[in-house]
Amino acid sequence: MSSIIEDLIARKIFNNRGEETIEVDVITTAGFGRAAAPAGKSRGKAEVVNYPTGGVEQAIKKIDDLIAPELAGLNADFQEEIDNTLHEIDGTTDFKNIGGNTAFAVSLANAEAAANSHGLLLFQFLGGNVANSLPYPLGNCISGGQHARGKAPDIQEYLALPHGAETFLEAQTANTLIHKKIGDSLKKKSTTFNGGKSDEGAWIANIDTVDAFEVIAKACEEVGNELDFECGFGLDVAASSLWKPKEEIYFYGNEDKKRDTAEQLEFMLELIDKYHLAYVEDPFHEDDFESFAELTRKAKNCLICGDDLFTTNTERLNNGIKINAGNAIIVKVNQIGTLTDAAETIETAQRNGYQPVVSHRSGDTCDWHIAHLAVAYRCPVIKTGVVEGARIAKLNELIRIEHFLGDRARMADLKIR
Ligand code: 2PG
Ligand code: MG
Repeated sequence: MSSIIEDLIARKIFNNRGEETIEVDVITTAGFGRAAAPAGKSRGKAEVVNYPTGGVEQAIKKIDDLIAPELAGLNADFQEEIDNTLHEIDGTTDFKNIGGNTAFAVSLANAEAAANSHGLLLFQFLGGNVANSLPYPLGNCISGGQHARGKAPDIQEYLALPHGAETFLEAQTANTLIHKKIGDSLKKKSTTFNGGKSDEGAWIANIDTVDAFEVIAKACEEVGNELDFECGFGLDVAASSLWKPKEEIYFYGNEDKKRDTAEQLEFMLELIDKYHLAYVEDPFHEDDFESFAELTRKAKNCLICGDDLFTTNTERLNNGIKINAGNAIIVKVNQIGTLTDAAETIETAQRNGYQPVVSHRSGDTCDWHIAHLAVAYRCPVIKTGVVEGARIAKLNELIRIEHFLGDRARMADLKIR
């Protein structure tokens, strides 16, 4: 059955923050696909431009006037051709003309339409019959930094990683229990805590950066004991948002503490050692490849992950690879625009021993495609919250995939080193 593109339909919908976003339907002679773009709040400088001037409305117009006529008649099976055509129509290196989110929605909807045309699930179409491993869920439990309002820790995310689980369902069960326990202890710890949560469904509380470690460490330990497997945790420091370039310091506002680069390195090493952190994302600002490399050399048994550092960009990843900056990379397709670009980044990462972590954005919809990407491309970790509708859409899809695979399903090969 051939999947020749007949039409594209674009519309404005809303994400979990109530912000406008773009959704695209791709209709082929034999199938249908739909995808909606997410939105970041702590965006990397090197990300592609998310919308053309004029926002979502202008993006829809670009699809109607330029992209749909150009893609009509092409075969959706050939993703690279579709994505190259998007680059050609745009004509810039950073999707300034059509917008990276426009490219994202078309690209993902196309992949799904192709999969449906062949009667396959997306992960099967992209990953073939060897795609049978499930990622570990890296779940945001406490929000701070730019993801919180008012008094909250300066570190953006405290993330549970139940890396001893034997199934995805077990892992997600652990994360929900950890999340709940954290809510209970925040209630005891802070008199001002009223159950508030961030966009990603993580708790927001008026506790300091270090107290938050104690709370999550205790919850992970207790749940690990209850379920009888290892539940680790980690951080997204999102250090670019703490960095003050003029003074060359990291400013921890709620602690009222400044750390220069050497002190930041020391602080990260102390935290990794004291709390046995399994994962640290963006411990330094987005241009400091050298400090990433130094931390990667010195830290033991911890994934050092670049998000704003790499922005899912192969060129930036290659710069990191040259000096061993980090050993893991966040993959957010809308940081780079198309599925083909993101797949190239994942492949480069895997060839060079970097572990890809497929990720949501803080502003997201119930679009579940990243669940399939994680399985298709054998990514050992998926970062997508613990609770909240847009996160649960992805997590439940992984539970469905695991159920569908039955005895063939296994957990991914996650190497924390
Ligand atoms: C991050 C993300 C997702 P945002 O920094 O990793 O948690 O945040 O989508 O706001 O860039
Ligand atoms: Mg991040």
